[in-house]
Amino acid sequence: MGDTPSFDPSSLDELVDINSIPWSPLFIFIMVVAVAISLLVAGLVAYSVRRFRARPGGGVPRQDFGNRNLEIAWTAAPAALVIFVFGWTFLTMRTTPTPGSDLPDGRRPDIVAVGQRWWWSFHYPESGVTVANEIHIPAGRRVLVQLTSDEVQHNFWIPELGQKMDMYPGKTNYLWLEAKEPGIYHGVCAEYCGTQHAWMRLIAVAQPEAEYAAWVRDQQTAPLPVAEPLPQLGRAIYIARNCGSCHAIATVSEGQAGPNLTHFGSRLTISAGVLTNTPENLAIYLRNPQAVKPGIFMPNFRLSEEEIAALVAYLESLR
Ligand code: HEC
Ligand SMILES: [Cu+2]
Repeated sequence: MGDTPSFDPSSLDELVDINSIPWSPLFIFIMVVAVAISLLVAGLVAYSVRRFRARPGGGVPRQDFGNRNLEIAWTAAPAALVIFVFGWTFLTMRTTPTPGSDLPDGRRPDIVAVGQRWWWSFHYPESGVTVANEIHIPAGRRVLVQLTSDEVQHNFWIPELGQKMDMYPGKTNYLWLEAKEPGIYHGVCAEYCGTQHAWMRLIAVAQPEAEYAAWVRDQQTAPLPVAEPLPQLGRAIYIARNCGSCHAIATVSEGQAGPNLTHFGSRLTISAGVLTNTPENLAIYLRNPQAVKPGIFMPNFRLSEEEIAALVAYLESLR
């Protein structure tokens, strides 16, 4: 198959970047017409108010019972305009490429994001890294994100880094993210997806290239087993309580129903932004997750204080 064209990285520049699409002529047309009509109407109102205002002794104005030609005109003209705009919109929608609809062969997404109720899972196909609720990206470089959803519709939105994009079960959308500067950027789910929709937040940490590469290497390595007894005990409780049926921790468990916890200790927040990630807050969360974020798919295990302390020590050691 020697004639298969090889992947040309410069073709990436031709990918659609919504942020750089010039204003469409359709948008400009609709805006100009709408502004013109508003000005005309407002102008005529102002003129009539002045010209035909009641004056002392003016009596009853002349009564006008309609004008067929005028009525036909003001029905037909707007109808024609609306039909014209409809046709033009239809054509524009058919011919405007969606981001990602024309990915060149060989271009893979940098991040595969899946909306969950009510958290996010992220996979980096290139490096094999899987994380939850918090992504790291290189600053100053565009990152291609593939978006899908597990069960219901979500919407991925980090306002400072790119546009909003729906996440549908069974359908794939794409989105470019770009952080010009290193920093921490906050995102939300922007499509109502059930009880805890409002607590479906995410964080993007944009880092300089070298720092980002170091983060990727960290994520690729399973955290070192800790020698101290308390985290050790926590690990045993994690296994005994079968937390791993829903959670993945590299070399320990492979559950998929909940967030990957392999490097949980290095995350900034707990449960998609509902609490800052501190040992105190994690204890509050584990004491009764349903009290912190009601309705989530993590049950209350009625853990004893000893179990909680050990689990907190273990989970926070996963850096
Ligand atoms: C039935 C599945 C299930 C089991 C079993 C389960 N969890 Fe969870 N867990 C979840 C889900 C789902 C979430 C995400 C909740 C949300 O934010 O919507 C979660 C969230 C978490 C988080 C926050 C993760 C993050 O990324 O912020 C921690 C920590 C956690 N669970 C620890 C545990 C521990 C410890 C156990 C065992 C005692 C356990 N889980 C058992 C489903 C489960
Ligand atoms: Cu959502």
